[in-house]
Amino acid sequence: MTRILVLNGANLNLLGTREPGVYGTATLADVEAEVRRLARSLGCGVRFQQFNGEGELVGALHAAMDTVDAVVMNPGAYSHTSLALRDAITATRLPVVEVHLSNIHAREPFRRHSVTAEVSVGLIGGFGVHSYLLGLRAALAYLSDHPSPPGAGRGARQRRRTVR
Ligand code: CA2
Repeated sequence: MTRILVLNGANLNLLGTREPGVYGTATLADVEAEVRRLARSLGCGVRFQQFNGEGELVGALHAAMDTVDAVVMNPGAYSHTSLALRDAITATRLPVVEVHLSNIHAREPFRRHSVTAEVSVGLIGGFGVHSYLLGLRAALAYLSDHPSPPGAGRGARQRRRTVR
């Protein structure tokens, strides 16, 4: 079974409790429920995590390296600043689909650049909870277009893509 990690960064635990005009009224638990419902219907497994600390997010990517096939990640504000998270994506060679609830390109100038999206396989933003659902579908489409070599373990997909 294909396994996807849905990883959430700083302040996303506050979703639905503040700034509904920007981020909507759904809580992170609501997002998780919708992601799990879609994953069940698509027949894939999901691990859903949220951390406020940059180091904890780096650790979650390290732990995911040999246990999941791809990551759907909303790094929160770390998208705009975290070279540590960017390096972790590169180092783990995990296919990461970056998702944002809001359209970061239509917001303040400091949100319009994502250092993590630059090393991700793609970016989806501006669709609220649907960004996560589209992100899950995008991760599965990416995996289907980049199959693992026969007999290879999880994580081998990206190694094959980048090691010559
Ligand atoms: O649009 C997104 O998904 C963001 O990743 C959300 C981040 C923001 O820093 C990014 O620029 C874009 C914010 C996470 C949630 O922060 C909250 C702040 C107040 C109330 C509720 C959530």
